[in-house]
Amino acid sequence: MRRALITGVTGQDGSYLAELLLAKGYEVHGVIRRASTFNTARIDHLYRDPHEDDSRLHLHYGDLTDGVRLVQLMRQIDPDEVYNLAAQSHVRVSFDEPEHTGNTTGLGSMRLLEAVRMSGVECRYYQASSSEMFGATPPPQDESTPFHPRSPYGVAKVYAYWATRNYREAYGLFAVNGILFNHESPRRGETFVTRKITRAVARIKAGLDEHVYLGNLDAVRDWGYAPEYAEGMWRMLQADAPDDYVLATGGAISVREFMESAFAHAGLDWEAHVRFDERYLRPSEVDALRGDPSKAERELGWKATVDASRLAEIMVDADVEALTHEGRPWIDRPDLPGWPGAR
Ligand code: NAP
Ligand code: F7E
Repeated sequence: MRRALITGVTGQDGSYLAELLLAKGYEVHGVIRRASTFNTARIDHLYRDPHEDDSRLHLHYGDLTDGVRLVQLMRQIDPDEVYNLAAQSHVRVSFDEPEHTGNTTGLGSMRLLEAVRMSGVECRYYQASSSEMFGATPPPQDESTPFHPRSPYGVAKVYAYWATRNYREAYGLFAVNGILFNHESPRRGETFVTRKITRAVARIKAGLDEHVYLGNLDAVRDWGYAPEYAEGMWRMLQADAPDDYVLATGGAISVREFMESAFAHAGLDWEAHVRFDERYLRPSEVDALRGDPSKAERELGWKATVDASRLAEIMVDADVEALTHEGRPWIDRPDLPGWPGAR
C-alpha cells in the first residue's frame, strides 16, 4: 500500500486530494493545525475511528513553521509521496500579514523540503505553486513565462517554487511544481471571490441577505473545478521524471462575468444586489491570468472539462442546496465531474 503525506489536508485541495488517494488505495497521512475549534469539516466524512482496522486516513498535528516537527513526521510516516498544499493562501490577506505569509507559504516549503532531505526518506514531492507567480506578465502564461508577482503571497510562492527546483537540482529529489491557476468548488473558502458570490446568491435567493459587497470586477481569471486539479497533482508525481506543469482550463472570464452567470443561474439580477467596497481592492492587482495547459495535456494526459460558467452553476446549486437542507451537499455528489469515487 502506497503512503502519502498531505500538508493542508483540511483545505479545499487537501480534502479532494485525500479523497482521490483513498479511492486509489493509498494510506493517507494529513497534517492539521491545532485550533481552539474544529477545523476538519472538509474531511470529516473521510475520517474513521482510528480503532477501526480499515482506517486509512491518519491525522497528525503539525505546522509549516515548526521544522523539527516536520522532520519527525517524515521519519515516523515514511511516505512515498509528499504533497505540500499548506499555505496562507489568501492574496488580499497577504498584504495585511506579509511576514506570516512569507513564513508559512515561502519558508514553510523550504522547511518541508529540508525535512524530506534530512529524514533520508525516499519519496516524491509536490509543491503547490500558483499562477499568482506570473502576476503582471500578460496572458497566456505557461511553464516558461517570466514571473512578476504582485503580492506578498505571490512573492512567497516564487521563493517556494525555486526552493523546489533547487532541491531537485542539488539533491536529485523527485520534486515538482504544479503551477495551478484558480480552481474552485463548493468547498472553496468563503472569502475567495467565486464562493463569496455563489454563497451570496443562495442567501439572497433565500431572503436572508439583500446585498453583497465586492471589489474589482474587471479582474480576469482562468477558473477551473478543483477535483480535476487534484487528479493533475497526482499525475505529476506518477511521471517518469520530475518536471513543472501548468494546470488551467485555457479559458478566462472576468469577475463580473462569473457574477452574471451565478446570479442568472438563480434567476436574479446582479445589479440590484451587488455593491462596491474599496476594502476588497488590493494595493497591486493581478489584472489577467489565463493558462496554457498544453504541456500537462501532452505529457500527463490531463485536461480540464469544467469551464467557469458551468463551475458557477455547480457552486450556486451546492450553496442553494446547503441552505435548503442545512447540510453539506458537496460531500455526496458522485454525479459531479471529478468525483474520485466515480472513477
Ligand atoms: P486553502 O483552502 O486555503 O487551504 C490551505 C491549507 O493550509 C489549510 O489546510 C490550512 O489549515 C493549511 N495551513 C495554513 N497555514 C498552515 C501552517 N502554517 N502550517 C500547516 N498548515 C497550514 O487552500 P487551497 O485552495 O486548498 O489551496 C491549496 C494550496 O494550493 C495552497 O498552497 C494554495 O496557496 C495553492 N494554490 C491554490 C490555488 C487555488 O485556486 N485554490 C491555485 C494555486 C495554488 P487550516 O484549515 O487550519 O487553516
Ligand atoms: O480573487 C477580485 C480580486 O481572492 C480573484 C487563491 O486561491 O487564486 C486565488 O487568488 C479576483 C481578484 O483569488 C473581491 O481582486 C473582487 O482579482 O478569489 P480571489 P485570487 O486572488 O486570484 C490563486 C491562483 C492562488 O494561488 C490563491 O491562493 O477577484 N475580487 N472583489 C475579489 N476577491 C475577493 N477575495 N473578494 C472580493 O470581494
